[in-house]
Amino acid sequence: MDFALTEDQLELQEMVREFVEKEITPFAGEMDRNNEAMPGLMDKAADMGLLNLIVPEEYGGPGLDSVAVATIYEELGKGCAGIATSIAANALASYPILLSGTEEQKKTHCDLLNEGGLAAFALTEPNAGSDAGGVATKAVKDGDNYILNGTKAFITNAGVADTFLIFANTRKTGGIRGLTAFIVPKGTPGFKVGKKEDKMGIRPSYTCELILQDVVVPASSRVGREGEGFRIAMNTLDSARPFVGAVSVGLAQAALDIAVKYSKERKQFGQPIASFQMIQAMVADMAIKVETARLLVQKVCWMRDQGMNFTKEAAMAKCYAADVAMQVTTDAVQIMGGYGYSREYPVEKMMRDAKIMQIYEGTNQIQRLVIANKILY
Ligand code: COS
Repeated sequence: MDFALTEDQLELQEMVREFVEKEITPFAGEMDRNNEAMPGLMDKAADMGLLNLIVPEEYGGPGLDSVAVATIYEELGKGCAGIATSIAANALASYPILLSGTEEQKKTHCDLLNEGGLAAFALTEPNAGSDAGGVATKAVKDGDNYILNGTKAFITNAGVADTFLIFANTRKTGGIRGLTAFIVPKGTPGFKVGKKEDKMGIRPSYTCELILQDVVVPASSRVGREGEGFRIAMNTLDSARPFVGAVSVGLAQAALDIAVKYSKERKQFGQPIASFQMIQAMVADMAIKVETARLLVQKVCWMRDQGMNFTKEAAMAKCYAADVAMQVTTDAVQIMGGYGYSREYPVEKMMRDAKIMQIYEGTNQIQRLVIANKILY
């Protein structure tokens, strides 16, 4: 068993760490207040090759393994979980095509990502969140085309994406057997971006509603067969959930580092608060959680890279690391007291950012359901 990252993975980690420290961390507070990314930041991320991380070499990408990608997302999570989310959404929206698309679809999509394009994954609807099979958006076959009608909610990158993976139902009666995936480029007539959400955290990431009114797409834009959409969505979420875990680990590590530094500087009762055993116990528990979450994320990524079945472990890594991010950022605020609660320090933002890790890409309740189902049945 080898827990060490390879030379290549270490080099990538170092490169992304430098990028994050220069381009993301110093602006995280400003982006949070402005509710958007710094102008040009996503272009810089594209130049760094961060938008096509999962594109295989045969389609002109870096062909990174999942362990390397998770290592990069952890670094991004340290700087700003909102920016990490926008970048990771590209992977989420690409897996349906990489896993089930035609050669033509893969080539076109990967070319777009290689050129710095952004993608969005649109499954969730106002009335279909955890119940992914309850999608009400309809796709009706009309000759060589499909006509799509419906509304999507909470879609990451919606305001900025060039292409969208839309899940719609091709059966009149609905249900998971009718769920079907389609590629819809931005600007398609009848396809509109709705209101931008005013969120508690991950504020620089665009989260919007999508409205589809008689959107006509050719049958060639269907990904997989009619009715295959639920399996495609589940396979995609299996692959993407470990990366939510990786961002959560980065977020937790960053909050721990800030709290540790503060505890050595802050003096009460004539000595640094780090010398008090109650603070020491908190720091130790926080460090144990971050390290175990990282190990679980790395293990599931390794399992995926080995071609093993990893559905249960993906849910475990996402669920555990998200809970760790919530606990560790909350404890960081606690250690820093009133200063932690103030916008003067970044940990209150980290605590707000951590909350979404327990909610998106399947709530932690859904992850526990997936884990229990795998264990019991
Ligand atoms: N990989 C491949 N196939 C899967 C799968 C997986 N991980 N999980 C389920 N399936 C298949 C099952 O094998 C089953 O197929 P058959 O009917 O052919 O046997 C089918 O999908 C239905 O599975 P299941 O009965 O488990 O579905 P449920 O509706 O009971 O529950 C949950 C599925 C709740 C786990 C699913 O709806 C889910 O993950 N919801 C959360 C959605 C989510 O993450 N939303 C966030 C939006 S994206 S940011």
